[in-house]
Amino acid sequence: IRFTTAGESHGRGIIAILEGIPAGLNVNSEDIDVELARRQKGYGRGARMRIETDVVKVLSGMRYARTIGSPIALYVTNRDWENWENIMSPIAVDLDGEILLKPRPGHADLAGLMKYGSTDFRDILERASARETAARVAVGAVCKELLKEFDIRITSYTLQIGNVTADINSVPAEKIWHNTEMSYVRCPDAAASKKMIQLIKKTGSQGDTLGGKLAVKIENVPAGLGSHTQWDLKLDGRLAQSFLSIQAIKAVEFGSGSKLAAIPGSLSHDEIFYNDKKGFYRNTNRAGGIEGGMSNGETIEISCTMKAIPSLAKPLRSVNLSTKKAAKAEAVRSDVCAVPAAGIVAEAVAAFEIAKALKEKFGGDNIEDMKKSVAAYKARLKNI
Ligand code: EPS
Repeated sequence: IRFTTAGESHGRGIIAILEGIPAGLNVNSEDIDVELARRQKGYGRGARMRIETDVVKVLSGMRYARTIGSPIALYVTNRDWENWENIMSPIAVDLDGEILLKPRPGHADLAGLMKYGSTDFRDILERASARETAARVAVGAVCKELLKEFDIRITSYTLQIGNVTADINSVPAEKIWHNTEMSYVRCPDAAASKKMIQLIKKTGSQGDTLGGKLAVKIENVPAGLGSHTQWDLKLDGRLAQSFLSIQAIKAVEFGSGSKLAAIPGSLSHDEIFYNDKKGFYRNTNRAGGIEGGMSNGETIEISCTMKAIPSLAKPLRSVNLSTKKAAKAEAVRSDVCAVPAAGIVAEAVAAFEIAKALKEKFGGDNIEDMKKSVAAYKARLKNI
């Protein structure tokens, strides 16, 4: 399975082409829209989210709400395009808009401008924008439908925004999902959720932005996805690449992650047990469900750290590219905090990576072939 995306933030729309999804999978475009809507939510999003109502148009690869094995082209319109038709015109017109000359520290502006030889860093920011993640969420939504066939479930929640940290252990496990979806910042700890909203409000009013941390859980993944045999087959490496490619994600941890630096080996690993009913099992999950680059059958647990968004209403110091004189960076419209949205994007990229690893291991041009192959493998595992 592979996909590619195209589209600028204020261009006509965002598009993804997803290949390799088996034929015969039921996918309703409404299921994709549900995920797109989840990405748009969250306290701290900017004015753009009030302009857009992201809805997918499936251009190919499906008939009668079923995949047919051919590339699936997914298109999400930018409603804001109407306001940018001239500035973003793909055909030659007289430019009527400001040339952006004061790059934002922390954004792709300056490095992209140097690399591509642009004179207006709008050429760079349009594609660097997290608007592109709408396409990845659409792709992830299709992958989630595939994973559902195998009872694999992917969820996420907010662990931290700025200096406010959720006390996840205070929330009963069965309430985590419900509380998360009810919270404006997707944080299951209601008290922390309130504080996060207050902090976003305060920070936004000061012209500043916030980052944070989010958790992703992938349940019911069969053991054996990914491989120890080659560096680029390792499942943790592949997932990490995907997470780090999400705009503003700066760190990814599996299981106990960076805490493992201080812990001796005797307390770092998950001892192995066996009984007839469960087969092999663990009482801890410090590895976060991946050992030797392979899923080990436990829940895959990841956390991602997101930096504060670099588009500041009260901008940082920069340099004017034409005069080379000190100047404040451009102040462009942005979010104050996008951690809640990043959780949805993280679910989507995880869905793609797991679907890819699943297809790699079990093949199947048709969903029923794939299911038979998974069932045969699970039966073999039972007999170990
Ligand atoms: C985003 C769309 C963007 C930003 C945000 C995410 O729209 P606009 O630039 O028109 O306001 O709201 O992107 C950024 C924070 C960024 O730095 O690029 C979206 O659809 O998620």
